[in-house]
Amino acid sequence: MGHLLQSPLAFFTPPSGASPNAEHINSLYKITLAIALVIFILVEGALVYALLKFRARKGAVAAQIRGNTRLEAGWTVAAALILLALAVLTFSKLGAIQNPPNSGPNGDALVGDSGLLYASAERKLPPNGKSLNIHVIGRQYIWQYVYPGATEPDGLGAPYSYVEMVVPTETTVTLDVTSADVVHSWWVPDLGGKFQAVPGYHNYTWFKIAKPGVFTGQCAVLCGRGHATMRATVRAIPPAQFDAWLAKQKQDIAEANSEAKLARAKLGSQTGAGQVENP
Ligand SMILES: [Cu+2]
Repeated sequence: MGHLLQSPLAFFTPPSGASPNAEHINSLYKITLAIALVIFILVEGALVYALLKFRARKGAVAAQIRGNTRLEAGWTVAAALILLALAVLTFSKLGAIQNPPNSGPNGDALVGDSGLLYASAERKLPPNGKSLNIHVIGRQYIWQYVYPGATEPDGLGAPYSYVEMVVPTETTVTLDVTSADVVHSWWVPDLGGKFQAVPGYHNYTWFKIAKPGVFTGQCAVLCGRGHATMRATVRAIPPAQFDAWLAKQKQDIAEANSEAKLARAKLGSQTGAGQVENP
C-alpha cells in the first residue's frame, strides 16, 4: 500500500531503493515493462481498430487473407531484436546484481575478511574480500542470524539474533543462507531477490544499505503450519551503534550461558530426598 502512495508506477515494479542490487533489478524491470507496454498498446490498439472498422454489417462478405510474407517476417525479426536487446541489457546488469561492491568509506571498521572461511564458485565477495558475513538459518518457524565472532574453534560462541537482523549502514553484508529443517525462502524485497534456504546447502546473496532504516520480509516458501508468521526484519543502524549492539548481544548470550551452566550444576548436585524422579 505504501508503494501505491509513492508513485503509481512503483505499484507495478519491484521494491527498491535500499540496496544497489535491488536498484538494478528494479531498473531492469522498468525497461522491460516499458517495452511490454508499447507492444501492449500496439496490439490492443490494432485489435480495437479492427473490431470497430470491420464489425459485421448486413450483406458484407469477409475477405479471405492467406498470409503476408513481409508482415510475418517483420514481426518475427522485430520480436527477435527485442529479445536480443533485453538479453544484452540483462547480462550487462547481472554483474552489478550478483557481485557485491566494497563497503563505503564510512562502513563498519570491524568488518573482516570473509574469504578465509572457504572458497566457493557461487559465493561472491567484494573486490577487497571484506564484508560482514552473516549466516541466515531458516528454522520452523523463525529466522536465526549468526554473526562473525565465534569464540571456539568449531564456530560456537558466535553472537546471534532471531527474527530481526541488525546490520551497519554503508557496509557490504554478505549472507550465507541455509536451513536447519525444511526448505524456507529468505525474502526482504527492498534488499533484492529471494533466496532459498535449503538444509545441507548454502545459497549466497548480499546487500549494502546506505541509510538507517527498517526493512521487512517474509519467508517466501510454504514451510509448514507456522509459515505465515515466519517474518524477517533487517534493521540498519550506523556502524558505531552496530558495534555496540553486537558487543551487548555477545555479553547477554554469555551471561545467559553462564546462568544456564549454574542452573545445570545445581540440578546435577541435587541428590537424595531433594532429587526429582523422572516426571
Ligand atoms: Cu515458510
